[in-house]
Amino acid sequence: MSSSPTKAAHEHAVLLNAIAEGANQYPKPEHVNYTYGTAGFRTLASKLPSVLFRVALLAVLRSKRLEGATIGVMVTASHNPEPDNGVKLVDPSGEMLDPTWEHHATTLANCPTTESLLSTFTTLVTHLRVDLHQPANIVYARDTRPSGPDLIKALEAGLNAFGDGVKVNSLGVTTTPILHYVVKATNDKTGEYGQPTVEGYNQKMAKAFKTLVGNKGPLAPLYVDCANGVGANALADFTATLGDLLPVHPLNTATGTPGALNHHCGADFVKTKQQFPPSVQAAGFLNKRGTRACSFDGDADRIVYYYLHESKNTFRLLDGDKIAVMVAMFLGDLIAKAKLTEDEKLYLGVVQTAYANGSSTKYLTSRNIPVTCVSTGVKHLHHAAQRYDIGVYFEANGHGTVLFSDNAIKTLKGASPTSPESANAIKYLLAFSELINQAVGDALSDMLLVEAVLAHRGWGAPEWDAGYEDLPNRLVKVEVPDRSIFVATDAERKLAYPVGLQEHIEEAMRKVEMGRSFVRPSGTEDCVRVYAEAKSSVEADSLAITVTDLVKLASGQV
Ligand code: NG1
Ligand code: ZN
Repeated sequence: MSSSPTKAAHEHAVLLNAIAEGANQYPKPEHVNYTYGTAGFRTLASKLPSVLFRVALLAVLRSKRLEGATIGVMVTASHNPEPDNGVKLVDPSGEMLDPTWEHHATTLANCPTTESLLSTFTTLVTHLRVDLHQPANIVYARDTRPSGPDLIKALEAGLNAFGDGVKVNSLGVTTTPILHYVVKATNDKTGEYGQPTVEGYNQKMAKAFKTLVGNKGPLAPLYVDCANGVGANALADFTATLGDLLPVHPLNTATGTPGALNHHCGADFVKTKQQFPPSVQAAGFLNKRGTRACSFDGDADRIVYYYLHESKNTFRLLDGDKIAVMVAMFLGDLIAKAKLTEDEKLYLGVVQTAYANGSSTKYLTSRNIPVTCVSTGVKHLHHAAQRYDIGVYFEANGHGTVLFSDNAIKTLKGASPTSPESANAIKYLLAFSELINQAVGDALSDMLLVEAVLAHRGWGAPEWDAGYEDLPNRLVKVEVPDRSIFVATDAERKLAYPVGLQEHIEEAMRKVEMGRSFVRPSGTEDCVRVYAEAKSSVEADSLAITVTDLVKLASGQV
């Protein structure tokens, strides 16, 4: 841009003044150290206003650096309790923020004073080669947490410092995956991904779902635990668009009740406690054996299913691994039915983390479905899944999606069907690529994916569950004085440090049948996680206890 050096210096000074004015309203609390981790910044909401102000600055720099591409900002703490909140940035493709920028977010958040914030900002502008004359576009949203509106004000204060230099689009209260969708759709100049609005999202999914199961409905009723979070609104909006094809019974929709969010409900509760949310039991659900229900988490990017076992009368969990296995097998069958030529061959694979149940990995590999194991954190799964034509990735906790490569879409669109069966398979594969959120894990979209597969298979929850038996497993949170002494390696399946601890863990594993255990520091909470699985529940318990004791010993707690 051709502004004279004096004019540019003046403009920069004006901008810094505006930033300083805003920053003074949102001083960084003393003695707090922030880290942009796997889920962005996440901590007590009361500690976050200064972070939101500074995240706005970084979002604008990133957008300007990318010549005005739209960047997303989501204010949420997902499955965490209500007093927490958080914020994360979404890149133009709808994916998580480029990891090389995470560090800049951390640096800005930790500037102790307004002066240091201004000088760090100026250094970043130079270092990242940002042309401040470029346009910037930011789209943002929040979940239903009561702390959300004030944090959004802090974010807006940061955006406003740039005056006309930034265009903003507030989606108000919506789910994390809808925000990701809107970012991706806004940046998609072909217009093929869909309208960049909440309505566009609902229409796109309703259309694909109708293509897949329109002639099979109405489907059996589904109970949906919305975790008293924003998923309740999204589900209501979506069902209004879809109509009667999938009759849903929404539960835990009290988004305005203080303290209700994620409390004794939601995907994380169900997965970690391995039990029904009490509210689902109270809804008379347990009288309806074999009926499936699912739980979203607080920002509706995770989903797990479950049901009551017919004869044993027990809770049965259908988690992210069960979803990945069923979906991979089904899409694999569709690829086979599509009868593509040798040149058009599509490669499907599954990406898991060390938390995937050993039985799920065994089930897939014994059926020649390639499985990649990566470190915890959506960005690792997402990138590994992009290496397949059709990459299915799910964390055991229910966060996941299925990515279709450009090559897969092009091949399917160009393929010549050899029979009505192959024509249908191609049509369904393309409809799945529309139904499934291509940016990020999405509870609503994944729910429809599961429902479509079940409808095609003619299965209920018990038939889905019958594929393999989960190994009993435990996940323990251990609070330690300093989690940084624990350093994981080998896709987090082993510990490199503290030296010697891994050998002790392996010794404990050998003492139980089919024992597997690993330890890693959490990226979202101040704790270390211990995972243990074994052939029996008793052995899984004992392995978890032994390894937990080893962790405490290594951190000097015993
Ligand atoms: P950490 O706290 O790093 O274990 C948790 C989940 C991840 C992922 C992130 C992001 C487990 C064991 N860990 O990470 O899988 O979802 O939160 O929210 O579920
Ligand atoms: Zn979430």
